[in-house]
Amino acid sequence: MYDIAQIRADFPILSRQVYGKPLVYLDNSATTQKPRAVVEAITNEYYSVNANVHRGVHFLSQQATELHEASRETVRRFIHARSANEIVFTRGTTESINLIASTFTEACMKEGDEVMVSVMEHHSNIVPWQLAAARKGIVLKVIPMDDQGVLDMEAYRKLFTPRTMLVSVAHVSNTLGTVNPVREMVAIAHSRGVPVLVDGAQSISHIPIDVQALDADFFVFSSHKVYGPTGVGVLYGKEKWLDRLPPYQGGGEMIQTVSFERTTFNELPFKFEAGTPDYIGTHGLAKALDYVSAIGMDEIAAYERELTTYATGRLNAIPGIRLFGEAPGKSCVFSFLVGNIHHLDMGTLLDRLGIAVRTGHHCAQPLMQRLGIEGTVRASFALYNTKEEVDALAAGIERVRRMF
Ligand code: C6P
Repeated sequence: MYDIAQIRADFPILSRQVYGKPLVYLDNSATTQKPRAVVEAITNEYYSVNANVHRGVHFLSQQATELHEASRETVRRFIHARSANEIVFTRGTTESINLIASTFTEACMKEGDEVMVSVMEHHSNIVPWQLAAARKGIVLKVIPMDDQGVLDMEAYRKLFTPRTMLVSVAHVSNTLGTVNPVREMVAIAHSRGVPVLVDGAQSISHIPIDVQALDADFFVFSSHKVYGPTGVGVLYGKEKWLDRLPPYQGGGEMIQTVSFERTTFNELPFKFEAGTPDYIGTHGLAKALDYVSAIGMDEIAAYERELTTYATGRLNAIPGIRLFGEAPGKSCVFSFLVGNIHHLDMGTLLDRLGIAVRTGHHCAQPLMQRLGIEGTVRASFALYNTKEEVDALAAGIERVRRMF
């Protein structure tokens, strides 16, 4: 039984008003709201446990370390990794991708080698590779898509060359909602001996994740997209890969011994965790994962599928609407334009009705170029949104349309 009233009550912000209207929060792909359990866990840790981790012999430090490492175990369980050594805490998806872009290109690539990304990537999965490309002379290959927003798998197969060293692809597009066939993409890449990084920023809160079933070599996500605090993220990497890669940053915790002549590095995952980690944030993330696990990721996915079907029908009925991203089985993200109303005008006027959406290029400018547009309005749903909120969005769009 999916208790939507209880779920909404768990998120205090959802009952606030903006401009005297009930908040309809539909910007969940940008960041999700936080349940009381997460905020309270963070407060409680600051009030009663706070101490630096992995450094002190004193009681508080030990307790904080236990919470931090228990959080790593919670993440491991949530994404079904084999070992907690494969869970590296970072600041977010962006840092996780930068870590791999920097260390993988350093250890495993030379001039002329190729990295493959898709046309629907977020800038976070494009620019780190471009920076590496500039440093090392690496070539970026781009997987195209069709007009529905489905990746062209034939073209994908043909893009492999003996110089392909890595595929880095979004699990779910933040703009189109396309759920890419990452398991199949991994199998194809592996048949050519090529590892795959899956950007899970937009799948982690919507789809049950099993990194071993996906057979992904790397899987990355941000805590704040899955009801956890900002400033924390995860890099999952198969141990065989993380072992091969050099450290990303130098500092405390990532070392075993340091002298001015020679430094040796810590074991996994600490080799990649220089400096004091956001141990309060990792505890908050674990509480968020406990929260969604208690509801059930399968139940959340089923509820959101229903919401997606309903929203697709309601939005398609609006005269003059153009929806971008119509892949079968898409996630609950709707990018659209109505007539020739500018996306910024639509977003601003919806905001006045209490409806929070995102407008613009959604950090996916190459995708906008592929679609031949400057930007869209994007409504993105989460586990606490309702059909009534879909109705409010549809009514809001209608109202703006009539104004124009
Ligand atoms: N997309 C959006 O509104 P960070 O900022 O590191 O937490 O996540 C970056 C990122 C990487 N990949 C994908 C697919 C993403 O969607 C995002 C973040 C937000 O769509 C903010 S730009």
